Amino acid sequence: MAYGLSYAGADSDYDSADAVIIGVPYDHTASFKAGAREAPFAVRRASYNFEEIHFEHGLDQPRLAVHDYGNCDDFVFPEDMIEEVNFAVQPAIRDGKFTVAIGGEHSITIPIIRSHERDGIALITVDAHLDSRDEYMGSPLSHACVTRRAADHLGLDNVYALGVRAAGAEELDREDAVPFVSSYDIMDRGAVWAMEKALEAVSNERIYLSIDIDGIDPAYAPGTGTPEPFGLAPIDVKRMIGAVGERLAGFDVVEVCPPADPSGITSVLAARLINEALAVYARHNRS
Ligand SMILES: [Mn+2]
Repeated sequence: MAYGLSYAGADSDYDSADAVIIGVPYDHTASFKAGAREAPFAVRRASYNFEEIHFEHGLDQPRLAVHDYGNCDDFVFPEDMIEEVNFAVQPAIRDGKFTVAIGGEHSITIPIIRSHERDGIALITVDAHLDSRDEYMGSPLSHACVTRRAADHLGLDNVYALGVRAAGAEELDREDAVPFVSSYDIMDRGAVWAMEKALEAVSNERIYLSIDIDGIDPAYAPGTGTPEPFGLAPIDVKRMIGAVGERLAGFDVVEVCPPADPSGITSVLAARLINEALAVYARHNRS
């Protein structure tokens, strides 16, 4: 892709890339405010805001060769979106590259998780919502079902949610409830404490970290489809990414909704979190 259209600094060809960025402009199961389909464009645009290095990682920090795949095609039915994301992401996973997906709504994480081997990864989400319903508004592939679909594939012992403050009684009052730490406990005990609890709880070593931007408080991230008060601070999520450290194996940022983000600040935060994940992955995988 050309300068200004691709993610800033993502100038590597596919074969020599350590990391691949994939946009998934999909929001057709959105239950409140739609518009996340515009996020891949807005987050790429926001990526030009930043310096090439983030000095807190060291002036001699290793850098990744990053390839920008572009966007998946947009489809209405989630089944079609899933096929398209599989097509985009499976080669990169097979080739051992670090994948970074820009949603779209949270349902885009489902095919990425399914593209990994059953014993390959654990999913840790940062999300206001537990998103563990069997189905929602008639679809088992809704953005409200992400952790349940991940548990189907990886096992309940390989799914964990952080920052939760919204869940239905039918999600909590069941034996196979998805384990989580609430945003309230994180505010009391710290982001690193929470991430370490999740890292200890899951069985698989490698971690796919999925950031639903609504995990962060709407004061910092207003541009999202289902904003939920009493959320995390951006620095909490930065510390969580650092705490995953060498176990980080895949990453996405979902549910940024540019039409609800008049100053663009939510897209800026999403791009900065992507940069953070790239920096942490580089520290452990490149010298
Ligand atoms: Mn959410």
